[in-house]
Amino acid sequence: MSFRTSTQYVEDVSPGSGALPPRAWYASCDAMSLSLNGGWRFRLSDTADAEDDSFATPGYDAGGWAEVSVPGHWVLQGHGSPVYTNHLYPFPVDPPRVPTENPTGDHLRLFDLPGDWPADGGTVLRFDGVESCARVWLNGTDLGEFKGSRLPHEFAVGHLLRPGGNVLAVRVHQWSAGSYLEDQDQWWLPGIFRDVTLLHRPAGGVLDFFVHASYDHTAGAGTLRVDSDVAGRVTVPDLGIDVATGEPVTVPVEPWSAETPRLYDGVLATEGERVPLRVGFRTVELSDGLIKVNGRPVLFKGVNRHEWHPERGRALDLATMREDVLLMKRHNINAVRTSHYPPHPAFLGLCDELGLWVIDECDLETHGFTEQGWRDNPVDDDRWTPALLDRAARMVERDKNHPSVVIWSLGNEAGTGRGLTAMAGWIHGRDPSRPLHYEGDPGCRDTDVYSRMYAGHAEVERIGRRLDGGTHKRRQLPLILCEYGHAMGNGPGGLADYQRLFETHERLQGGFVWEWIDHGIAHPELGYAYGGDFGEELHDGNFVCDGLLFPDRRPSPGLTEYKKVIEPVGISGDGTDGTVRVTNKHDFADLSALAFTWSYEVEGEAADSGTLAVPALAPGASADLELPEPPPGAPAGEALWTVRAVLAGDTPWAPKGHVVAWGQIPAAERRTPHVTATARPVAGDGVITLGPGVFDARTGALRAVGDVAVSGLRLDVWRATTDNDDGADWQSDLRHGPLWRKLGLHRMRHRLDAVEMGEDALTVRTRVAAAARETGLSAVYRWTSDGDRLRLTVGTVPEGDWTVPLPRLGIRFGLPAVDGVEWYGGGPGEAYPDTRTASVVGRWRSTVEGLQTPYVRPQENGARIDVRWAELGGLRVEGEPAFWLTARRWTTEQLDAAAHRTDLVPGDTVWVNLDHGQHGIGSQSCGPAPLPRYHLRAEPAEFSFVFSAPATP
Ligand code: IPT
Repeated sequence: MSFRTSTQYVEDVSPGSGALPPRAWYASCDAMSLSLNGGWRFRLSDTADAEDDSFATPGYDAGGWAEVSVPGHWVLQGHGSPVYTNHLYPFPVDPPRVPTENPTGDHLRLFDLPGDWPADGGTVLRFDGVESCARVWLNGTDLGEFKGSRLPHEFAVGHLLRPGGNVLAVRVHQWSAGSYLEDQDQWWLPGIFRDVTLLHRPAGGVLDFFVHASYDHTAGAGTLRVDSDVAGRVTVPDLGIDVATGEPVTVPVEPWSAETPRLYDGVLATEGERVPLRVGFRTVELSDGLIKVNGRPVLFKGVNRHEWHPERGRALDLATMREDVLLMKRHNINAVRTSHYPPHPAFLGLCDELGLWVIDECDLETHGFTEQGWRDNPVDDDRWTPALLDRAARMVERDKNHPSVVIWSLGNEAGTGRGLTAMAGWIHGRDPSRPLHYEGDPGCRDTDVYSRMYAGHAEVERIGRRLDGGTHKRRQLPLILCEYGHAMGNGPGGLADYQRLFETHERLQGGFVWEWIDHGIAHPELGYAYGGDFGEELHDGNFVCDGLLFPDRRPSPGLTEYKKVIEPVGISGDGTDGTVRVTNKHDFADLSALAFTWSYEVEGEAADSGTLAVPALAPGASADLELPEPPPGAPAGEALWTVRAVLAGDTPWAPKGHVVAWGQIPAAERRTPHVTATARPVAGDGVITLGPGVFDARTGALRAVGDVAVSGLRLDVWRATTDNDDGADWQSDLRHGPLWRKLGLHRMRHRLDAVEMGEDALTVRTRVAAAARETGLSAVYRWTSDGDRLRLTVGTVPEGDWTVPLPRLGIRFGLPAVDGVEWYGGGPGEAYPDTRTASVVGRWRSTVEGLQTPYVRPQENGARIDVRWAELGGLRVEGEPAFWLTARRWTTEQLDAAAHRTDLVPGDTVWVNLDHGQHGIGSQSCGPAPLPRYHLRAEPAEFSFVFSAPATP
C-alpha cells in the first residue's frame, strides 16, 4: 500500500463517496435523535498521512490525545492558527493538488445509544458542516469521505451501531480539492464546526419531501402540495387541510412575506413518522422585468451575512443566530444574502419565523483564479462539474422547504463557466419556483436577476433608467446590488443616496450591504485580531473587519445609519405649513402595527409631547397630517418637532414602543451667539489678556479661558485616515488617504507670521504647510471678547495648487481634564457628511470614552455633527455656524498610528477637535469614493466659536 492511495481522496475533484443522497433538513416529531456535539478526543498532524487509520479501530487508546469542542474549529481551540486571506489561495494554485503540509485533525468520539433507542428502522449519521474534507469511520468501518464544508452529509449507519461503546472517528483535512471551491473572503478555519447528530429513521418514516406552497394574490388563495418520497398525509389544522401527499389543495390563506411572516403549522405523516411543517404561502415570480412576491415588487433592504462569532468562528449556537435575526429586524433590514454559503439550517428557520427574504447562496467561490486571468478555473473544467452539481443539490435539497428562501445563488466570485451553467440548469429544473442569482454572470445567461457589486451611484442610476445596455436577456431583468456599502471601519458613506435611487427607479430592487459583522477574533493582547495577527505569510489585514456589527455584535454607527436610511415609514416636513407627511414604504403591510408620537423640543428639551393619529395607510400611500399648535409658554429658542413611528404592540422581534422610523421638522430657528467686541487686549507679564482669555504674548497662543487651561489650539486639517479614505490597493481611482499623506497633510507645520494687538481684537496670523510642498493654508485667528466670553473667528485661505479635498477643517486644542460631555446638536452617535441621516438633533450627554467608536482598526471616528453648543472640561463652546465635535484621550497622530484598540493609551490631555467641515466617508475600501458633493474642497473659509468658562457652582 502506497501512502498516496490512503489519502488520494483529499485531492480528488469528486465530492466524496459513501454519503446518502441529499434531502430536506427537518426535525422529526417522533423519531429519536442523539446529538454527538460536545468534547471529542483530538490529535493534530502536520500532513494528511502522518498517522495511519488505526485510531478508527475500536479499542484504540486515545488517552494521550487533546480534547476539542464539537462544533468548533481546532485553530480557535489552541491547535494551530487561523489564516485570513480575501481572495488569494494560501497555497500554490495547482488544482486539485494541495500542499503536503496539510493540518489534519483526527477526532474521536465514544458514545452509547440511549436505552430506548429503537431496534427497528435505520439510523443516519449527519454532519452539518466540516471544513474542508472529512473521512469517517464508525466502529472501525470506513463510511466514506466528503467535501463541501458548509453542506450537510449523511451516512447510513444503522447496521453498524451497538447499544454501547460506539466509536466514531473522523479525520478532517484543512486543505483538499474542495478548498479550491471555497475561496471565500474569510478566515480559513478547519474543523467539525456544525452539529454532528445521529438520527433514528423509523421504518416507513419520511425520507425527502418538497413543500410547494404558492399564493394567488388575485384570489387570496394558497395552494399547497407536498411531494414526498414516502407517501402519506398532510394536515394543516388551521386551514382544515387534510390531503394525501402529492395532492394539491387550494384554500383561502394569509400569505407569507418578510413583513408579515404568516406560517401555518402542519404535519406530514407517513406510516412510520410525523414531521412538522411550517408552511408559508408565497409566490415568487419574474414579471414585467421585476421580482415580485405575491404580485408585488419587493425592495430588498438587505445585508450580507457571514456566520461569525469572535470566539467560536463559524460554529454558531442558536442564540447567536437568533440575535442576528432580531438585530436585523430591529434595524429595518428585510433581507439577507447568506454570503457565501448556506448557513446553519436553523438560521433559515428563524428567517421563516421572524420574516426575512433570503438569497441562499451555494458554497462556491474560486476567486483566487482571477490572479491567472481565470485560467484553469474549476467552474469551467468538466472534471469539477460533479462537485459543483453536488454542492447545488445539497443546498437546494436541504433548504427547499423554507418560505424565506426566495432566490437561489450559485455562489460568489467564481468567474464563468460550463460548471456554473450546469448548476443553473439543474437548479432551474429542480425548483422552477425561485429565481436564480449569480453576480459573476454579467450577461445573465444563467440567471434571473441582474446583479452587481459595489457599482457607484452613477452606474446604478443608469441601470435604473435602463441606459446601461447589456445583453438582450439582461435588459429584461431587474437589478439588485448583491454587495454595496462596504462597511469596513468608519462608514459606509452614501447609503442614503443609493436608497433614493432604489426608491426612484422600479428596476432597482435594492441591495445588500457588505457585510453584517466584523470577523475579528477575540485576542488576549490585541482585543480583536485580524489578518496578519497570527503570523500568516499571506494575509489581507483588517479587510476581514468590514461589518455593520462589531465582533461582539454591538451595532456600529453604520448599522444605525442603515436603519434610518431604509426605514419603512417616511416622516418629513419643512415646518412651513404645520403638517407632517407620513409615507408607508412597506411593500406589503399597512401601518396598523405602528403608533405615532410627537414631541416639541426646545434646544433639545421636550416642552410637550403627544400622539398623532395616522391612518392605516396602504403600502406606497402618503398622508399630510396636521401637527398640533406649538405649546403655549414653550421657552424661546430653536425648536423642532420630532415625530416617531413606534411598534404599537409587542412583536416577536421587538417590544411595544420600539422606534421604527422618525423625522424632525423645524419649528423655530436657532439664535446664533452674539459677542460684542467691547473688551480690549491687555499686555501683561509675558501674556496678553482679553476678557476671559489669556494668551502667550510672544506666540499669541491661547493658554486659558477663565480657569480652564487650554493647550495647542490651532488649525487642523488632518484625520486618522479611515479604511475608506485609504481605499483598496487594487483601486486605480483617486484614493484620498494616500494622496493626503503624499501632500504631507499629516505633518503640517505652523509658521507664526504676526501677533497683532488691536483696539478690540487680538489677531494671530499663521501659515500652515508641510515640508517639501508648496501647498498650504493661511490661517488667521481673530479673538474678540465682551468681557465674559471669548470669540474666535478663524479665516483660512488655501495657497498653492490644491487638487485634493481636505480631510477636515477646524481647530484642535487640549484640555487638562474632561469627564462628562454635553452638547446640543446631532447625536447620539457619530456622523459624517454622507453618514449623517441617523443623527438626531437633541440634547446629548456622554463621556470622552463614550464618544469613541471602537473600530477594530483605530481610525477617525466619533464626530458629532451639527453641534450648536457643547460643554466639556469646564468650557462652553458655541458655534457659528454649528460645528463637528470630537474629543479623545489621545492625539490624532496616535490614533493614526494605532493598529489595534489596545495600542491607544489614554494620556493626561483630552484633545478636542471643533470642525467646520469633514470630508465624506464613501465606500472606497472596496467600492466608490464619496460623491463629489461630500468632498471637503480646499477653499477659503471663515468660522467662529464662542468660548466661555462658566464658573462651576
Ligand atoms: C467582494 C466579495 O464578493 C466579498 O466576499 C468581499 O470580499 C467583498 O468584496 C469585500 O469585502 S469581491 C471585491 C473584489 C469586489
